[in-house]
Amino acid sequence: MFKSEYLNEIFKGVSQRNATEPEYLQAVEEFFEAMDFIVMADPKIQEHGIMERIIEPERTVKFRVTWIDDQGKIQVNRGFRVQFNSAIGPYKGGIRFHPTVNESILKFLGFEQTFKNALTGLPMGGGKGGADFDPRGKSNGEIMRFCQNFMMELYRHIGPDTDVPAGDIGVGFREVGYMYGMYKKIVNESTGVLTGKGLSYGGSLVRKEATGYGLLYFVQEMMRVYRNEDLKNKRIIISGSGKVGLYAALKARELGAKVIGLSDVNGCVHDPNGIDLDLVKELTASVPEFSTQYCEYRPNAVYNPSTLAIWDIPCDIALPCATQNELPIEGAKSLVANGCYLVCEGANMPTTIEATKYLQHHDILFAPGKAGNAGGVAVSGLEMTQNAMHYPWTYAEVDEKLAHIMKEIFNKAYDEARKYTDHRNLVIGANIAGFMRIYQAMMEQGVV
Ligand code: NDP
Ligand code: 2IT
Repeated sequence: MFKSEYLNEIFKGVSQRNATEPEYLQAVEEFFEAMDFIVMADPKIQEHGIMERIIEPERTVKFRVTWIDDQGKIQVNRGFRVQFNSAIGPYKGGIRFHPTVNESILKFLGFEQTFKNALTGLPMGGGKGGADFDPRGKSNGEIMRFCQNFMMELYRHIGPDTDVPAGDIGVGFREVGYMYGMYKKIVNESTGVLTGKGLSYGGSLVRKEATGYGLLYFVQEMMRVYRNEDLKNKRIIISGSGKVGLYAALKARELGAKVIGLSDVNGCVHDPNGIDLDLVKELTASVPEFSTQYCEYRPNAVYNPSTLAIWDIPCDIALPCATQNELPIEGAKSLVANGCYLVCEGANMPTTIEATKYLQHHDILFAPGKAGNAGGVAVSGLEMTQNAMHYPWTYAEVDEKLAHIMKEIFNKAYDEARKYTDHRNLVIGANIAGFMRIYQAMMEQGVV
């Protein structure tokens, strides 16, 4: 499967040991495809067991979370923290609350996070955590009690210089606030132990917008370098209208593009006049989903109850911003057939391997999530810096740093892609660029 026998051997072993973890194996496979360009030319990688070490989490904690619902019934969920790699800094990465959360998903996310964080240039290792708790339909009190009980165990594994969690699917300002409050009560310290905090107690300006804005800064750079164009009047479709999707859409609009398709878990909306994002914000403020109601207010738009129908909307640029494996081969074929020429991942691993290959073979410009969506964790890193300095930066200062970091990530991925293969292959480029930094740190720190 890989040209390198060393990689084939390891992949066989990792597949046997983790046979029930498809998402994790998918992430390792994508990474190894990039490593195939470098391992044979550098025997030190094999001599020092770098691949064997880098694909194994340094530590995984798995714990019971017990809480009481509004009916007085005792509920039990499963909580996790995967501390993947600390070669370049404390473990860093989000917390996901979603019923599908399991060890495979958190291992793939922690693995991706490790290279993403390295790409930002900031001193952050990789980690991810979460629980199979479903926040949908829960009262505010239930969410608070769950977050508090989750932190009652997690607190002993984290710290501002050990492991710094943040948000992800199902975890935003509210959940981070409840977790932070409990951490502070137990440990009796006000530190930057979580990022994505509220602005009144140490959060950073631009953090809430950072992933979506960063994604558009990255897309802008792809358009400029590969097509010598800007985003004016470009037709964009975005899957997911959560923290990432919504702010990606708002930045796209600000840059002159037209967001004509947007989805949530209940389906997708096609509005050829451009989705009214202020209306979406208004609708999502009262209920989580906007898609089922949007057309009542904008009768020219079309609603489709299938989330996959988003990929059938003719567009110039597609930004998958919802969840893993949401863009399958059928979606990729539809995008190509309808003239789309750029796909940039806002979510983590939203495109299946088959779909990614199809897009690349049809000359679609494609960027992986570990590069395109790194803006969120980059501003988390800036939040850690501000917390450590006890001094906040202005909105303009953080936004400027974010734009600069995204441009640098593009340059690093582009340079490595050009060096090892085709200058358009940002999947290979981003994986190699992220890896090189961790590799060097692991070599210098000995076998640990
Ligand atoms: P949110 O929980 O804020 O939003 C997720 C959104 O996706 C919601 O709109 C949800 O709909 C929607 N959704 C879920 N499943 C589907 C589906 N199958 N089709 C269409 N829409 C769907 O999460 P985030 O925005 O924070 O995260 C989205 C992705 O981005 C994840 O992959 C995450 O790992 C990644 N990411 C997040 C970062 C961050 O800083 N938050 C940083 C980098 C990456 P509904 O509202 O109806 O449930
Ligand atoms: O996937 C991600 O990069 C995030 N969910 C953000 C992580 C962070 O620590 O800000």
